[in-house]
Amino acid sequence: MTIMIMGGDGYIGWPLSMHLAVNKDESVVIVDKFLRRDWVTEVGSHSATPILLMKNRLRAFQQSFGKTIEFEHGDLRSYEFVYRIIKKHNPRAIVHLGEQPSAPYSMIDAEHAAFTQVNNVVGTLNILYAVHKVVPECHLVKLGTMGEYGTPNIDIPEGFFKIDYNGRRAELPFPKLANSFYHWSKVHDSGNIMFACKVWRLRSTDIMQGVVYGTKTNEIDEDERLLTRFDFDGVFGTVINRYCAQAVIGYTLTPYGKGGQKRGFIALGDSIQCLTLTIDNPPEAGEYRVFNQFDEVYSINELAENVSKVANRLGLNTDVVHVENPRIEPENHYYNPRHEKLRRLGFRPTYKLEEELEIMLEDLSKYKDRVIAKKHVIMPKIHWKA
Ligand code: NAD
Ligand code: USQ
Repeated sequence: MTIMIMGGDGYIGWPLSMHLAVNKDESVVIVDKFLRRDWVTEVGSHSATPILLMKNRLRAFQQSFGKTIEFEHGDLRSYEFVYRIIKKHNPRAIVHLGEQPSAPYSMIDAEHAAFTQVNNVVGTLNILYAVHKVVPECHLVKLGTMGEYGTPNIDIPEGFFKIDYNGRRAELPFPKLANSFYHWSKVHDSGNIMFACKVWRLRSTDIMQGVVYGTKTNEIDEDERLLTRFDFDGVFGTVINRYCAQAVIGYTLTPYGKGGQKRGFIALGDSIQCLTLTIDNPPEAGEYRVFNQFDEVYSINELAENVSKVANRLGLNTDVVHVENPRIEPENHYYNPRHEKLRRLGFRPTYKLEEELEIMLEDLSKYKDRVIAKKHVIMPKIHWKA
């Protein structure tokens, strides 16, 4: 049997592919077009961790673990390509991570907004059609985002909620209040996947994932050749990863605006645990299922305090300085999303924030010079109002 990882060269996709190849007696096939590498170059940055080219990554993995991972180079926007590789490998599960994942990148201008939505929505539609035509039993595990829900002033369920309206009751998809053209591309994907499951009886899990952080997984461990990428620039870096890269070079931590923005967070190793559990427990034919995937909720200020505390303990002097918020988003709000379904399947978080921050800061200290070299792209420059 085969598991395909669309977007397997990326931050989550590479360690997930290694984890599956090491722990399962199945073929693992990575699909990617190295777009993330190009986008980060386009915004003038590079990964803090030095990452190998795919052919060298695969060789290093084979030397470390005695196992092989296959690779298909191509664009998910091409239906001909997607159809051909799905027919060739006949997967029992596809994990689809192959999208443009940055909110700021999608807000640069009309061209980047349209690129993001075309790339993400068309890629997903191509996968849905090819699964329908070639492997209708296949389980599609699709990476959505907690940001699809936004921050409504009520509790957030896992996908669906029951509502009474004008004397009638129904179970409906929870309303979406996304906060960037990127996050809206995920909402459009979710609608298309839900519809495809209904009309073609496909089976899919749509993962509403919180922000992922970390440098390490079991498979990466001590072998530098197997590192996954780690971005810290104002476009592709996410908040905890950015704070840690900033701390190791003595740059101030940068909560945007008041810093009361709350999000769900999950460590990279735990994200991989959740995705593996999801693959192992497929839904029924015709079922569209939604999991909220995160471990703990923090505000951006709490994270800055945590990073600063751990950094100071390690002898890194770190200050927190609020900067003008380039985004239009609530900076003080209610946030209570449910996240029980993965725990019911057996998810037990194994990474604690403080311990993980210490590991990240130590790991990144080795690549301090690479962060310093791109110091000028740390401050955010893309404004939602522009
Ligand atoms: P990433 O950019 O590192 O990985 C995505 C990969 O997909 C890249 O290697 C890219 O080259 C590839 N890709 C994109 N478009 C493609 C196309 N048209 N054809 C072929 N390959 C293509 O991103 P990531 O951080 O690993 O995130 C993976 C997924 O998880 C994304 O869908 C993202 O939206 C979602 N997600 C990420 C986070 C996070 O904090 N990193 C949180 C929630 C959800
Ligand atoms: N933020 C700061 N300071 C920084 C960086 C970010 O205050 O230096 C704030 C942002 O304004 C935002 C929050 O931190 O309020 C999160 O921002 P982020 O850049 O870490 O994450 P986001 O843009 O939401 O996107 C990331 C991933 C995306 C994924 C999403 C999950 O890039 O792929 O979908 O996290 S979620 O946030 O749950 O929607």
